[in-house]
Formats: sequence, structure tokens, C-alpha cells
Amino acid sequence: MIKLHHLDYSRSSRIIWLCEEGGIEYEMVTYHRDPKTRRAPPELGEVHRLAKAPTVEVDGHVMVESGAIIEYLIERHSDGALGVAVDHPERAKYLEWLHFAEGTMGMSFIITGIAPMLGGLPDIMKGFLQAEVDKLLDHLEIELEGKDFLVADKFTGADINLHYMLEGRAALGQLDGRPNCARYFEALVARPGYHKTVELGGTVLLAKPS
Ligand SMILES: N[C@@H](CCC(=O)N[C@@H](CS)C(=O)NCC(=O)O)C(=O)O
Repeated sequence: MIKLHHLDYSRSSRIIWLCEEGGIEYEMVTYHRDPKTRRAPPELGEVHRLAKAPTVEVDGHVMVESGAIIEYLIERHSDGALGVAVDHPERAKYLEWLHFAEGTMGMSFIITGIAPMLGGLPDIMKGFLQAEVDKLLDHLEIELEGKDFLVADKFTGADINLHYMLEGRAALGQLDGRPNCARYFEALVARPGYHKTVELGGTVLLAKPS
């Protein structure tokens, strides 16, 4: 049985969503963030020394890193559901998107997302990072033209991984004026699998960033 270590208001909501929509059986242990530092509690560090969410115990491994977890669970435990087969013409694009969220997108999106809670960023950094966020959202806007999902005309693990990054942007109003991004985000959060995720794991973000 897969054991998901879930931290409230965190990326581990991705794995709840994946398991719920992918028909993957799992059990879940929930951890609460330290109210002052917002860090994971020491108990999560007893499972894996990084104390990061998601952490998943699966097939004798303790795995961290959302993209790797999503890829592995789909390959080994979802019977292919939510994945894109190795020989599919859009396989390369699928892997690119699956890893884009935590790769190219992650740094600027996360820093600008949490900065207000930590007292803000110096103007030079704010400008630099916001320009990056805008470029990446503009790229997504173009890529989503005429599409409901990122790849292969179906909902995949890549959509789940990317969604987390869009929660903060939606709350900040940065999808406004980008109709494809806004439409895509609204369709993702309208899915029953997303509602189930919030029911089981709580809201994805703690509060609206400002
Ligand atoms: N790139 C990693 C990032 C994991 C990560 O930083 N998770 C955050 C939650 S969103 C966390 O565990 N924060 C608590 C802490 O660092 O103490 C992934 O995608 O899994």
C-alpha cells in the first residue's frame, strides 16, 4: 500500500489528486505546518531527512520530488491512467510539461508567491522575478491556445503538477488578461478529483497572497 505523507497547504495535494483520479490505492498521514515558521514539523523529517511534501513510501522506496513521484506512480500503479505512453507522439511534450512546473517555473513562482508572507522582496528582485513569471505565463497562454489540457488531449499528471503553480497566480489575479490560462485553471479546479483533493487534504493555499 502506498503511504502519502501530506503536509497541509502544500504540493502533496498533487498526489492526493493523482491517486484519486488515477485509481491508485493509498493511505495518507497528514502533518501540520509550524504556525510561525510555516515549515514542516520534525515528524516529517523522521520519514525523510528533507522533511518535504510530498513524501511517498512506495515499493520499498521513500520518494520525494513531485514530478518523479507522479511519473513513478503512473508507470507502476495507475495502469497507465493519467500518463502518456512511451510510444505516444506527444510523450516528449508530456515529460517536458510534467517537469516544467518544478523546473523552469518553480523558482520565480514560489519566491514571488511566498515573499509577501516573509516581508517582501527588494524592488530589483521583484522586478526580475515578475518579468520571469510573466514570460512563463505568456508561454503557457500560447501553448494552451485551442487546448483543454497540456498534452495528448487528455488530463494527465502534467496538468496536476502544473496546477499547483497556478493556484498562487490565480489568487494574485495574474491569470486575468490571459484567457487561455484562466479557462484552463477554472476547468482544472472544477474537476470532481480536485474537489475530492480539497475535501481530503484541505485547501491547496493557506490564504490569498497579496
Ligand atoms: N520540488 C519539490 C518541492 C517540495 C517542497 O518544497 N515542498 C514544500 C511544500 S509545498 C515543503 O515541504 N515545505 C515545508 C518545508 O520546507 O519545511 C517537489 O515538487 O516535491
